[in-house]
Parts: sequence; C-alpha cells; structure tokens
Amino acid sequence: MAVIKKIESRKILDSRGDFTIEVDVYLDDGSMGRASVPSGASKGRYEAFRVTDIDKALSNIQILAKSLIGQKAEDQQRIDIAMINTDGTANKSNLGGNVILAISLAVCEAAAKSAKIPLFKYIAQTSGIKIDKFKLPIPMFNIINGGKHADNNLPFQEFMVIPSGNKSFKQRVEEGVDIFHQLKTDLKAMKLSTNVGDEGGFAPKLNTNEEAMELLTNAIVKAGYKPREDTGIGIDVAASAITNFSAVTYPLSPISYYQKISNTYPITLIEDGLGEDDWDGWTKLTATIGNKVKIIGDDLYTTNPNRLQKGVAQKCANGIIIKPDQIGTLTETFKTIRMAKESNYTIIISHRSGETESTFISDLAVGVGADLIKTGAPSRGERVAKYNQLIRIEEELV
Ligand code: 2PG
Ligand code: MG
Repeated sequence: MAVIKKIESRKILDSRGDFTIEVDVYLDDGSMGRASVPSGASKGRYEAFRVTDIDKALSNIQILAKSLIGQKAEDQQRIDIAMINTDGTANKSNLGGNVILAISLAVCEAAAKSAKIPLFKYIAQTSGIKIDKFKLPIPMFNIINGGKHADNNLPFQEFMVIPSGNKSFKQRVEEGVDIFHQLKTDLKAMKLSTNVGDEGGFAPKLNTNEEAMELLTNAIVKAGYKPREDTGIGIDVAASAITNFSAVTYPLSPISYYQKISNTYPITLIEDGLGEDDWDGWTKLTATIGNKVKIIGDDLYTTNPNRLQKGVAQKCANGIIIKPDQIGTLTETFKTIRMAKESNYTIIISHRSGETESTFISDLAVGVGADLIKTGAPSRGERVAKYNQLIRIEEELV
C-alpha cells in the first residue's frame, strides 16, 4: 500500500476573497490528493478552533507533515488520531482544526486515487458507515440569503427550496433552477435587487421573514410546482447569530412562531431554530413540531459526537448538519454520522458560506449515504461545482 511521501501546502482564496489553506498529499506510487478548507460567517461556539493567520496555519501543516511521512495513506483513522494527539487539545486550538482537516481530507483523496476508485466509493469503504445502495442526496437550494450572509434586513439566514418526492438528482436540480429563475423574474418585476449573497441566493432588501417565505411560495407555484407536495421550504434561522433573537418572533415565543409559519407556508425543515445552548428549548421544539417538520441542529451540534450524544439523549432535533471543518478530522466526522444514523437522524452534508471550488462534500454526501446536501443556490462557481460533481456521480451510478 502506498505511503505518504511529501506534503505541500499553500495559501489560496475562498469565495469571500479571504485566504484559506490548500494541502497536497503525495504518495510514493505517484498518487496525489488535494484538499482545501472553507470557513463560516455564522459560526457555532463549539466548532474546532480555526487558525485565521494563514501563514501560521501553513507552518503548522509542516509541523504535522514531518510525523506523517512514511505512514500508509489508507490508515485514515490512525493518521487522524495521530494528528489529534499531536495537537493535544479538546478543540484543536493548538494546531488548528482547519490545519488538521486539510491534511485529513487530502490523505483520503490520495488514498482513493491510489486505490483507483472514485472518491465517494473510497469514502464508503473507509467510513465504517453501513449503506445498502448508493443514493444521491436531496439538494437544498438556498435562494434567498439573509442574516450574516447578506446586506439586507432579513433576520433568518437562509430560505431554501427542497425538491421532494421520488425524483432523480438531475430532476431536482432542474426544479431548483426553475424556481431560482422564476424568483429572479419576480424580484425584477418588483424592482428589487437580483444581486446575490454569499451562497449565491438573491439578497433583496426585504425586511421580514414572511416576505421572503411568501416570495418563495409564489415562485414555486409560478414555476409549475406544488408547494409541499413537490417542493418544500427549508429555513436556516441561525438563531445563535441573531443579536436580539426574541424580538424576531415577538409577540410569539419562537416555538409558537414556528408552529404558525409552518402552517402558513410549506415549511418542511427548520435548522438552528433555537440557540446553541438552549437544550431544553430544542427538546420542546422537537416534541411540538418534530413529527411534521425536520428539526435540524447545526450550531447546536457542530458535528461533534459528544454534543450529538447529549442531544439524542435529550430528544433534541431529529436531524443534523455535518460540516467536517466544524470538528476537524474526517474520522470524527464519520463517527458523528454513524451515531446520527443509529439515532435515525436526518443527515445533511453542508458547505460553508466562504467556500473554495473543492467538491469533496459532494463525494462525502454520496459516500456516507446522506439524506440531503446544503450547498447554496444554483449560482456562483463554488456552489455549482458541488452540484455539478453530484450530476457526474449520478451518471456514474446508473
Ligand atoms: C450555516 C452555514 C452554511 P456559515 O449556518 O449552515 O450555510 O453558514 O458557513 O456562515 O456558518
Ligand atoms: Mg446553519
């Protein structure tokens, strides 16, 4: 089996014009894996530490590289655990979650190339996650951006359309695109801006969540789809990122507010509807509407198996957002996904608002048998790269 021969790294750009790291792992059989790390704007308090000084991050990569030369690339778990131990902290604050993850992902890609199999198949082999048959994740198209992702007054961060039912990935993309273009036409007719936000969705100057949900519902209908039956609406509240959160749902409590809006609009999924430390609130929210709306934890869980374990025990949420950079290794990402599957959670693989052109998460979603993928609107190169990779994978699977 091929061993690691050389690790190179560099400073590259992300979609917000910020620098991030890219790592190349070379094996002694000539295979090379390349990975980069995205970054969030609305970050969870419990995410792995990110080294923001990219020059420092690059020198940390070289510290780790020394001990990895000569290791078998197929030993993903051993390599990840060795890096966790070298860092020696609970949240990777010594060397950085972004530093460790970049190597972790690049090792995985190099090993897949060495094995001469597609990345998603290699991930399926190496993750220890049981899947019966490969399936494509359902895309969640974030077509109205608010919160910290846009320069408007929308309190909620993301307003997504989710093509439901029994459709191919390609059909779901067509549906998302139809609705995206319909919305653009509608915004233009209303003399509202069609400039896009961080995740490629429109960022019109709207003031209330209701206006956004109304616009989405109308665009679904006008594009020829049946709200809820064909297309659901998903929202990422990103509650922890809202300064005066209770004012947003006032005079109702957040839970009553969600009850109300999910009766008015075809809402099928709510992510981060409550703050990241409000465990009791999450239990109540899930008990109240969890049977008809997917209740998803992102900042609540930060892809951390310990936090997920606590949430499962307390019956918080019924689904989880998985972002490898929140936890910092592929091995821990797999562990969280395994645990979530055992708890019958909905699994959503997700991008970050500051992305690179990497398509690793597309292969990850298929390789672990994720239910959904969240990777922005069908617009902006770094977002469509992920959808395009999934289109290719679907073709390969038929
Ligand atoms: C989220 C993400 C991705 P950010 O909150 O789910 O959409 O945003 O990367 O800014 O944390
Ligand atoms: Mg989120």
